[in-house]
Amino acid sequence: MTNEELLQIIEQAARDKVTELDLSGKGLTTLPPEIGQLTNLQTLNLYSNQLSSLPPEIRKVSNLKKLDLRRNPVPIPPEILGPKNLNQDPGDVNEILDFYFQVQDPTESEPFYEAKFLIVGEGGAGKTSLANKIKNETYKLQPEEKSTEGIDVIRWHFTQPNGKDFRVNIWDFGGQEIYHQTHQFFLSKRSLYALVADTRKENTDFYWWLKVVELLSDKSPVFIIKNEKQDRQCEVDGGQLRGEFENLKEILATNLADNRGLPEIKKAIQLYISNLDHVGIPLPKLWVRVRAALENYSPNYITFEEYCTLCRINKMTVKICCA
Ligand SMILES: Nc1nc2c(ncn2[C@@H]2O[C@H](COP(=O)(O)OP(=O)(O)OP(=O)(O)O)[C@@H](O)[C@H]2O)c(=O)[nH]1
Ligand SMILES: [Mg+2]
Repeated sequence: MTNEELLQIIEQAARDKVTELDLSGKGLTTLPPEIGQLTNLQTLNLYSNQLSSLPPEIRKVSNLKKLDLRRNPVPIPPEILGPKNLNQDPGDVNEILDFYFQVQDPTESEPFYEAKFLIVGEGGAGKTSLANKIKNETYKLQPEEKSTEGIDVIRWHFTQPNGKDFRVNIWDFGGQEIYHQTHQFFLSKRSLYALVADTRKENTDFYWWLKVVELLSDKSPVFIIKNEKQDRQCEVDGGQLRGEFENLKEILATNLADNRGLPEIKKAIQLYISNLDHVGIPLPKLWVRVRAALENYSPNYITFEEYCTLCRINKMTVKICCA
């Protein structure tokens, strides 16, 4: 649809005082300021277009209750835009617009250089050793390393080619824990994964692990890391696995006892993690502030009311309780 045609539709809709306008799948690249004339509009469907920005005038559509911007290259996280399934309602209109306009002001936002790196695999495969070695190459392997209970989170920072710091949150899962259904909730989307396999034991069911990651991570990239303890090598059928799992990006080998292969692993992590979709998008500073406050919160649990208080102190409103 050309801009001319779009303007005509908007003007007609303004005259007719329409309450619902469907402009989905029209190849739109911009939305004209005239959209602000549609003061009666309650539903605006814009999904499946090429919109990467919104005019400030959209704020004038004061009766808007439903705004569907899914499947557009707008800098708004999918968690806010709404569920992928278009049969379900999009996200809250105020949250969508607040987010968008807050991050338009560079003084109110900052680019987010952070992601999760999740390490999974059988018990004793070397996940904790790998996590520690990534953070600190001189880490000495502990022959009596305790089996991880639950999940440990380790922070690792590196400097990106643009000079900016990148924070990796390494999630080290206890090998046995992943079988507990609840832990699978912690396998998140838009993250990087590593499946660590002990080549001596040959007890890794690659297919099962890759399937779990594929199902729960929404096609996040995954590496296989062969931990060749005492240089015991083993062949993984990379061709077949890659054919089956599109998100399997690298098969790397290491011997953590002498750090063989470790620099390559770190380089691959840096490359893939800094190219994840959400990396570098601006986030409201308010969010960053609340997150920092949460991290400094000493108990490891929090009630909803306490969370709301924390948000209020930081001037962030939470729907439902703090409005
Ligand atoms: N010789 C040798 N030992 C290793 C290597 N990698 C890990 N280990 C040892 O193997 C044991 C198990 O390693 P962990 O890193 O604790 O394994 P994990 O996967 O975290 O195990 P869970 O937490 O039980 O799931 C520890 O005693 C490590 O020191 C290696 O490359 N060479
Ligand atoms: Mg462990």
